[in-house]
Amino acid sequence: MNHQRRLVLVLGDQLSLNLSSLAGVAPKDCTVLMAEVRAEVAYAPHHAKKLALIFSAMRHHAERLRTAGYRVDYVALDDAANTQSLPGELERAFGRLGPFEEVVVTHPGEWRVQEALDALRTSGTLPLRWEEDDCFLASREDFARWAKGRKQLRMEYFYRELRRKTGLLMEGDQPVGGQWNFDADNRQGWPKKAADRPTVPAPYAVTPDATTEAVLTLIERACPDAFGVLRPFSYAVTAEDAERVLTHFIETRLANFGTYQDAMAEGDPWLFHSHIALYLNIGLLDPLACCKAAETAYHAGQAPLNAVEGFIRQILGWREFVRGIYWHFMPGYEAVNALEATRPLPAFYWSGETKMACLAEAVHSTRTHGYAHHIQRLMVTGNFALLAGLNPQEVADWYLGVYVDAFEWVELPNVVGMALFADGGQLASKPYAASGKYIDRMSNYCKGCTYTPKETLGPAACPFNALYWDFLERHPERLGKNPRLGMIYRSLEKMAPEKRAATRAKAAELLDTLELL
Ligand code: FAD
Ligand code: DLZ
Ligand code: SF4
Repeated sequence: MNHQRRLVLVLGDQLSLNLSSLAGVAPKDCTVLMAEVRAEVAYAPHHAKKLALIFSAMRHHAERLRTAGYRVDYVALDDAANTQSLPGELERAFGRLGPFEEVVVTHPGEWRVQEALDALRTSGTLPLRWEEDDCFLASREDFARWAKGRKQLRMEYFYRELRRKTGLLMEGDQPVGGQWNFDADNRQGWPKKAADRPTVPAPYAVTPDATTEAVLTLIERACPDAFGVLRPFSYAVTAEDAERVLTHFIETRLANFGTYQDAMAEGDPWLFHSHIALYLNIGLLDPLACCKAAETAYHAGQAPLNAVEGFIRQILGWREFVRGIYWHFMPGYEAVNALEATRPLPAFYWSGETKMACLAEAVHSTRTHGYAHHIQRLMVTGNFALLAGLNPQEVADWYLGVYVDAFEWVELPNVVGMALFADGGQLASKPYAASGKYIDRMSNYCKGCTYTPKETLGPAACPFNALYWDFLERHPERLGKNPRLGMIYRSLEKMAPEKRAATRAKAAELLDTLELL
């Protein structure tokens, strides 16, 4: 058999030895192409750490593939002949490394990349064949089958299907503990008094090796304007180190994961979160293995059920569900704007220069680490964008660039569906809108803020408060009949007319001066 029977393009988020495009052929019969290209750097305003993570993990994975017996052709960003696009590099490799009988690619995570590569197939330029991405627990077809005929697509029901399918936290056909969901136990805020706070372990840090150092230097030279802080860089870039991050989480954080899942703490974005999304999303960790590790910790008495179920639900439930939603509604989902929000993204999303302590904190962590935890993304930056009516496409572009774990299949449903309700309720049953009171309850941010969550009017009033009521006022047709918002609309109706008018006037003033907040 010809050494070069199959050409496989391995993308920067497909860094697994179990990739479907590598299956069914001996390594010696397979040439793997990996390419660092400008087009992938430039499609979003990428954080410098995200670029470093992807390139260093790609370079380490290329070595791992070579060790496993594959011939790997690796095109670096600064290679002179690099065409700087994935289709360009695939076509060039086919001509220069062949002959090949076939080109095989595992389905990319993003519609954009799939379209660009599929054009090579439909035009007859390359004998390209797609393989299903089986690094997920449910295939796109599984989701389509589940979604067919349903009036509403809700995560909870999809999650239960996957619990049954995988047997995770199941006793026969019943959920362990007699309940599917322990979310009600997972809503504790960050204690206001330091003495009441649990000790948070330091996040697992990896010292960069020579390969990572070379990538950091490349990013500094080739992408000097990339958003965010590049050094120090301490993320894992190999499957072995990602595994260590997971183990560290299970041993030191999982037990408190549930209780403090929604809490926000000044100066600490890591809290009891796992910090593994970036590794799951590029193939360094396997989702089922992560869930099983947590389940084992539960059975060994190392973590309570609310923590373990909560963690498993994020991966088995939310992660799989949002991926299903993405492919179900693409193309088109990238352009939704059900609430007709048009305001541009304020500059403080990039600079962090705002008097709103919660926002400054979330952006600071985002700039420094390319990370903010879920509630910061949803209830601070996302909630503000929702209440202020920021344009969903601008907001989505920001999220896609600034987080090290961001890929469109997971970012877009979370932004336009969960945070902004721009899909009109295809993903969530109601908008996650909240006033400053919620942020105050869950965090210790407000104490150090210029504004106070206790006021709605006046110069010191928390901007979230008037914007919250005004958001409801602006969308009576879309939201007024939503049964989950009935109580809050009734409170609005009961508000004294003068207060209601003053709140609207305050919101108008805030919206006119967003950049100054
Ligand atoms: P943990 O809190 O420890 O959760 C464990 C794991 O569960 C995560 O690693 C992740 O794989 C999964 N998970 C949790 N929540 C979600 C969710 N809502 N959707 C999908 N998976 C989830 N996640 C991304 O992976 N990439 C994104 O680009 C992304 N963008 C987001 C944008 C917004 C507006 C919001 C509200 C959420 C977004 N999320 C995204 C989901 C979630 O915030 C991150 O997965 C999480 O913060 C990553 O940190 P962690 O690994 O410490 O997660
Ligand atoms: C995110 C990213 C970046 C920044 N660069 C590359 C790259 O140079 N080469 C590559 O193969 N992949 C890269 N990626 C990941 C791709 O954008 C990812 O494969 C698509 O988002 C599809 O999910
Ligand atoms: Fe954020 Fe308002 Fe609290 Fe300030 S007072 S930290 S703006 S919620």
